[in-house]
Amino acid sequence: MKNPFLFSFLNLVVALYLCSSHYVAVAEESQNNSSSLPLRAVNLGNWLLIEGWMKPSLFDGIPNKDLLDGTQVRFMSTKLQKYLSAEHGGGSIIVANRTNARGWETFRLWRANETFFNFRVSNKQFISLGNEGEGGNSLVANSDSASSSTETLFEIVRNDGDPNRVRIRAPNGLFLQAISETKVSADYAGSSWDDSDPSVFKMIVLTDSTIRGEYQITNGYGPDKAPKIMRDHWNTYITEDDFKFMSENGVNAVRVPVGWWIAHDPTPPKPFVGGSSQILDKAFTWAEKYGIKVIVDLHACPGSQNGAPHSATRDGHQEWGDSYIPDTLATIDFLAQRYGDRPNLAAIELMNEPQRVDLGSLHKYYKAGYDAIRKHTSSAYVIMSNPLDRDSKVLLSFAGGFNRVVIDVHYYNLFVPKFNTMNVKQNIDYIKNQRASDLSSLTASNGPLIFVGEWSGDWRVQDASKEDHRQFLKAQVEVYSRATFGWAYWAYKCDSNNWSLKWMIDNNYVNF
Ligand SMILES: *[C@@H]1O[C@H](CO)[C@@H](O)[C@H](O)[C@H]1NC(C)=O
Ligand SMILES: *[C@@H]1O[C@H](CO)[C@@H](O)[C@H](O)[C@H]1NC(C)=O
Ligand SMILES: *[C@@H]1O[C@H](CO)[C@@H](O)[C@H](O)[C@H]1NC(C)=O
Ligand SMILES: *[C@@H]1O[C@H](CO)[C@@H](O)[C@H](O)[C@H]1NC(C)=O
Ligand SMILES: CC(=O)N[C@H]1CO[C@H](CO)[C@@H](O)[C@@H]1O
Repeated sequence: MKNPFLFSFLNLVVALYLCSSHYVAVAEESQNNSSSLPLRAVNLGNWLLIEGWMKPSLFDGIPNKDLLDGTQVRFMSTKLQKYLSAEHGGGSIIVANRTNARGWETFRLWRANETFFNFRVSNKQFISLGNEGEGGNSLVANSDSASSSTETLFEIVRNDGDPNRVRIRAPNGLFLQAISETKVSADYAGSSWDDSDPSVFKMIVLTDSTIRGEYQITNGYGPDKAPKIMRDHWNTYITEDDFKFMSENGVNAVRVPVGWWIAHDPTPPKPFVGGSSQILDKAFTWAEKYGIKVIVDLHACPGSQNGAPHSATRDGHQEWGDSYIPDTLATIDFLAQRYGDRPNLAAIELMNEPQRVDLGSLHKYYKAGYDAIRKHTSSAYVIMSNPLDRDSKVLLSFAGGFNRVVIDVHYYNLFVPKFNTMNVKQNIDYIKNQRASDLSSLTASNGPLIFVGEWSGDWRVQDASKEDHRQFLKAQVEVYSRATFGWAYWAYKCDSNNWSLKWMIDNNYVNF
């Protein structure tokens, strides 16, 4: 500000620039009818839908917390020094003849309680005791469902001194033993922990594969403890003060991820905990008090639309498809009915980040979801998330056929290798060039509105200065503000500072 002329000249340039981008926004409003666009929003992640990485301590009270649903384990016979393997990935016998472990040697846990589990093999079948021959004591992987009755339930007994030395009690009450490389049976009654004993296994937990989502925390604590844990979290993680903070710092909307079971309040299917809809009610009320709009985002669909922990998957498989459309629509109908009249409902997002989902199924669902919302509100926007594994323009012409529809794209300078080696300038240039050009190629005056529904200040640069980091955030705010519907930072709060907008604002990394 040493040179007032330069300062006001720059102001003029900025003002002209703002006018031109504002002109685009106003033009869009001929179909959008909202004065608050583009939104400056924040995602209330890890609130009504758990993402364990954002606050790992939530899981601390779970017994055997390294053995949650979906955890991948391998078992090596200490006697044979060979891995247990489901021949052909399932549908056949279990053997103990592999020196290297890959998919067939990896079992996903379905947790019944802290010590009892089903083992899911790579073709998605479950291990049980065979009926044919061997007195029914040989192990096979050919059950299509995990019955909570006894046929597929195994107890993992951990050694007191070494929790990764285990013996496995089969449904018949006897322990598994690897009698030979091709004979694994459940007929051992002894209790030896000696390495030469055929019933002793070294358990290898693939910690990189650990899932910490809503399914794992609720099923991990179990039906007696989970309700209190979840309600305490909901009541403390985000409070009215946070909405006040947001409004004082330029945030004019929140995107609230929710799970499909919210529609089954107050008694959702196990292991989920009831009561989240009342918390969402409160969020609407607080948001309204502070002039903040609400986007309700169906982030976890039944069957899991992407297999990610934040989809509330049980074991990492993406199974959403045509057969799940009716249940998913029931959730949308519930949300639109409950919140359609709220004056600060900005939008309902039909599904977050589909991945490996059939495009035909997605179109069918998006069309039906749009109709379900329109039964309850003509003013709320309907947001369609772009499939993560497809081009950002894949929904453009489809979405053009609806009114007040928004396409949601997520922009992170992360998750693909090319970002690992980018320096500060390359990251910032990427925002100003590639992201800006992607946005403008998506934006058409009579097309759907565009929303950068997730982005963050995290990047792979190790040695950046605070000023570098500020510039990285500033470039993103500038470019993403050109999105006709606006943007939403991921997230409001997070143990990892670069993902916390509150931390970023408090520490003067970003303002808008
Ligand atoms: C393991 O045993 C099965 C069943 O006898 C056999 O088909 C397979 O070839 C064996 N694999 C190895 C690596 O020995
Ligand atoms: C776990 O489930 C098994 C099988 O239903 C039961 O026998 C056992 O008592 C349960 N353990 C705990 C700690 O609840
Ligand atoms: C615009 O919004 C107002 C008030 O929110 C509503 O009454 C009106 O129906 C909306 N118009 C359109 C075209 O959606
Ligand atoms: C945030 O990013 C900076 C680089 O700007 C990095 O040094 C720091 O380790 C990151 N912090 C976290 C918690 O990831
Ligand atoms: C068609 C319509 O209602 N457009 C409105 C969009 O929002 C702006 C700003 O509030 C209004 O001025 C328009 O009338």
